[in-house]
Amino acid sequence: MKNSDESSKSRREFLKKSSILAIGGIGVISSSNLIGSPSLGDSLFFPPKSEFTLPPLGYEFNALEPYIDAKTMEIHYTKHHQAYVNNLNKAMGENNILVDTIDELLRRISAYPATVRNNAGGHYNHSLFWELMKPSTGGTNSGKAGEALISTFGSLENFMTKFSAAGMGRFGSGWAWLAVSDGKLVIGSTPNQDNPLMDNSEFKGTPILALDVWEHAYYLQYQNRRADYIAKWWNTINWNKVNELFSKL
Ligand code: MN3
Repeated sequence: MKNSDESSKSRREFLKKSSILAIGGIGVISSSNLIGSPSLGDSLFFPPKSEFTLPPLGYEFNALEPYIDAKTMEIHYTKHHQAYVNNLNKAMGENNILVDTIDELLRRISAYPATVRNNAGGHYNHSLFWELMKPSTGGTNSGKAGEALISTFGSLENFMTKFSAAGMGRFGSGWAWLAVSDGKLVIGSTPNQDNPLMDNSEFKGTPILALDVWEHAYYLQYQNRRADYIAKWWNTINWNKVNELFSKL
């Protein structure tokens, strides 16, 4: 009885110490480096685990109208993205995976089961996607990334045509990407919830722009017209965020 009480108390204290921390836009939680972590004995019974949370959206569901409708945003964020977070946390626990950041997890994703890959990608991709959009963005990119896009692709229009083609060319569900690889801007796409940070991705780099081309991202408003969705989506891009990501590389 006494042991059980002590065990319960120890677990409560551990959970308290491991309370969830959200860092930046992409929630990352780790108890691996907490001072005063439980003893090895406690860890065997209550292993530390990583937990991820749904990041704040940063704008209202209707903020991207008329380009992306409020209902699509609400379902996409509260149902789809939340499910990736929930399923990722479950899979992390089941597989006893402990990481400090989701980037770290993605960079060695080949070591883990498909359920970790799909849900970690789903969480990362959507967290980035929300941040890369904002209301009334106006249009063009006059920052450093814009200059690099022009020098790489000849013009912004040419870049947009090529990026849109990557989104259109992705058969079934997936993502289109603008990424930096070996210091160069590259356009590509990935299936499912894969992304360019994954060690076994068919397209690699550090993403600075992402477009969800799963049907759940556009079907309510655009039905089967993916090309219309992509054409309108250009009006929602948060170029400041693109520049910020680009400038870090
Ligand atoms: Mn989606």
